[in-house]
Amino acid sequence: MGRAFGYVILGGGVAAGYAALEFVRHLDGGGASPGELCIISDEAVAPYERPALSKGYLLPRGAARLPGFHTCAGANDELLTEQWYKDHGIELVLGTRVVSADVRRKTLLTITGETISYKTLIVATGARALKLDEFGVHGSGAANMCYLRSLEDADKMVGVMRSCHGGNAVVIGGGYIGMECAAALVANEIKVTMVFPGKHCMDRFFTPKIAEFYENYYAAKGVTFIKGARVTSFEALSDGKVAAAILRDGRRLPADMVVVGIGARANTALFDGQLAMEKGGIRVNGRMQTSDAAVYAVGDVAAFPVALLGGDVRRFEHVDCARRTARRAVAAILEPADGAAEVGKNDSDYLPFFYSRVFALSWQFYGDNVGEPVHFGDFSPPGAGGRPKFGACWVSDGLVAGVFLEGGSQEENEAVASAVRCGARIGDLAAELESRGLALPGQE
Ligand code: FAD
Ligand code: NAD
Ligand code: ISD
Repeated sequence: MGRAFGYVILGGGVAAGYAALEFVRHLDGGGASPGELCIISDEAVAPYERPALSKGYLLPRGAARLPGFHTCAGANDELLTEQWYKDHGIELVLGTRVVSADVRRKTLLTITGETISYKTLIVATGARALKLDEFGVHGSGAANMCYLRSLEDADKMVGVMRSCHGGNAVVIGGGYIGMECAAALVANEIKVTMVFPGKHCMDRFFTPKIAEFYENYYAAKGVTFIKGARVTSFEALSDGKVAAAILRDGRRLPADMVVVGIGARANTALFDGQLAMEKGGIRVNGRMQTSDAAVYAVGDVAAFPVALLGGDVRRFEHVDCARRTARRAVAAILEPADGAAEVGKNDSDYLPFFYSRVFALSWQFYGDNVGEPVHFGDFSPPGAGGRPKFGACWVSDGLVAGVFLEGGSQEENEAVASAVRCGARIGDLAAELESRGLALPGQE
């Protein structure tokens, strides 16, 4: 049994949705013809904006729900519901896992035993949440233990939170998932203890000074931090739940629920030994083309040369990257004359961009956190209803490599983005920030 398509997108997440819209745009708004484009996803729903799962989806009131956050809502673009794919002649194969890929034969084998062949493949398989079991700590299957990658995970977490009102949650990991879920748990009136091995939260990215601000802010909301610590086991109950997390030093943390966010791994296994790999992902060129000319890779799974970073090959696990690399791949496939060697060459807007929103806070980061960080603004805790505004510039050879800004207005965020994009001298950015009331120390 089998079907054949001109283009197949493997994976049905953020990048898949943005790639589909770009295809349709290239068809001048018309539909794909039968057998032209297919998306295969093991999720049960059409592509959606994954960031909503750790933010709006977890709110106790007025929570975001599908279809409201299908792609491409996150970029304030069209809302691609399942009907949209039908209307545009795109075959959406949902709830179907691809279990093997044969790049030489240009075929994919699904879990249902169907062989789907392609002329051009876009790999958009994203990443998976690392499990505690991979570190020898068992209990991930417990009824009150939550990971957060998919809508299914988010539904489980919402159900568990509802049954834990007023109770205790242990959050394992102090990265993006840990910080965003801790804020959501507090909003759901659950007491939170965060446990992670690092010296401070977001330790691969935040400076100690930035982390201190967020940790103090969270502490004021009742969150307890246990830093430099690891959970080594769980105390299990007979009903399939865990009752407590046990730390390496023997401490016992009572837990009505546990949330785990200990990192992600790109889903590359289908292509191991078939495509060139780098930085934990599939190596692509500036057209998002892999070592096999008929296969492209986008989003979390793609490691690509970034023009703005001197052509350095990088892999990002961030939504803006998924959106842009998806559009880039489709443009490159449908406009083969476009031969840019690095992502960003033909896309003057491209630069690494990360963000998060927790409680009433909102930060953005542009560029690369290399060089020396120079902090600016007011790091003191905001008074009731007050909005903090502070940040850090990473300076390398006198040039601005990256800027973090908490509480920036749209205009301010655009100003720092443009300073990073054009490789401004630190003095020029200092003058720009100064004109906005944000003095940079030692730069007068
Ligand atoms: P994904 O969106 O993960 O999609 C991959 C798809 O492929 C999934 O549908 C998956 O089920 C499917 N798939 C994988 N393997 C197979 C297979 N073998 N067969 C069939 N289907 C398969 N980034 C930000 O910049 N800001 C944020 O605020 C933010 N918040 C986030 C919140 C959460 C809870 C999570 C998990 C991530 C968040 N991210 C955020 C990261 C961002 O969502 C990802 O970078 C983005 O989703 C990557 O898009 P993608 O299409 O590459 O992968
Ligand atoms: P992360 O890499 O941001 O953080 C992992 C955390 O787990 C770190 O604090 C690390 O010290 C800790 N850790 C690592 N190994 C551990 C172990 N064995 N035991 C205990 N702690 C351990 O990863 P994440 O927070 O799990 O996020 C997963 C993915 O989701 C990433 O791709 C991330 O980019 C994405 N995400 C992004 C956003 C955003 O951009 N705003 C929000 C949510 C999720
Ligand atoms: O980019 C995002 C983000 O952070 C969300 O919460 O998209 C979602 C929503 O804005 C989509 O509605």
